[in-house]
Amino acid sequence: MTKLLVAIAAYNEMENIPALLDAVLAAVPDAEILVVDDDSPDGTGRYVRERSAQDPRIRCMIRHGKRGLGSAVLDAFRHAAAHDYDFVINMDADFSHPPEKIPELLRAMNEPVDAAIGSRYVTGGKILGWPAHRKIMSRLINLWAGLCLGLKTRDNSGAFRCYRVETLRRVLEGPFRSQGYSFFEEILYRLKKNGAVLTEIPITFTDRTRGRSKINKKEAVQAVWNIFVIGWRG
Ligand SMILES: Nc1nc2c(ncn2[C@@H]2O[C@H](COP(=O)(O)OP(=O)(O)OP(=O)(O)O)[C@@H](O)[C@H]2O)c(=O)[nH]1
Ligand SMILES: [Mg+2]
Repeated sequence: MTKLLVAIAAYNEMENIPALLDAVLAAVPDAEILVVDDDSPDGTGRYVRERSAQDPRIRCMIRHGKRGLGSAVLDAFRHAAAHDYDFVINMDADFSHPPEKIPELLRAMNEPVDAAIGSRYVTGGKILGWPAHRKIMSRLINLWAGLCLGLKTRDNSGAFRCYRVETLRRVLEGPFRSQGYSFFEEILYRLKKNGAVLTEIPITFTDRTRGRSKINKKEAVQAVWNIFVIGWRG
């Protein structure tokens, strides 16, 4: 049987995580879920730990201090690589990524591909609820990633993706530059350099309706700079 890990980085997501765990398990009842929490002051980690005691499909990694989205996802990927998972799907904890699309992402892996990207920027993809300035920023960051890293994929900054763990193992070695949001471009760049085959599946991305955004200006500028440096160093 195929072993799937759904990896969710979460920081102060108590308003979303209970329903999200239910929705993911409803979509893929045989999957395991790993939540990587950075000791959220709102008790997200404590809640997931309690759920994990009742449901062996749920796991929780609680780290000390807010250490960044990229580093949380990297820890989840290393967990998937160290254990015998076939696929790992990554998604945000705020319902921006539709859990009901997980089976479709997984089905895309029946083809000879190494990763399937849940994409806002292929035909059929959509963004709901973002103001114009966020849409423009997201488009610009994707253009920037194309320019600096030579990525041909359309959505390089979204987290909602399925990876073949066997392929992922080959690109996880060595330090990553990105602790934060540019991790998603950095991992795609590593995959591309490794000759990985990537595909994109249209998704509807919906802006969060509960909880607060964690991205700020400093994180955004850091991501833009990181993408440049990653491409420059090659
Ligand atoms: N563990 C961990 N998770 C984080 C950290 N920063 C963000 N996250 C999680 O990463 C995901 C994406 O963060 P968001 O704040 O939603 O960022 P965004 O989607 O770019 O911004 P929004 O438009 O506000 O949703 C969410 O599940 C967050 O809870 C962090 O430092 N550590
Ligand atoms: Mg979000």
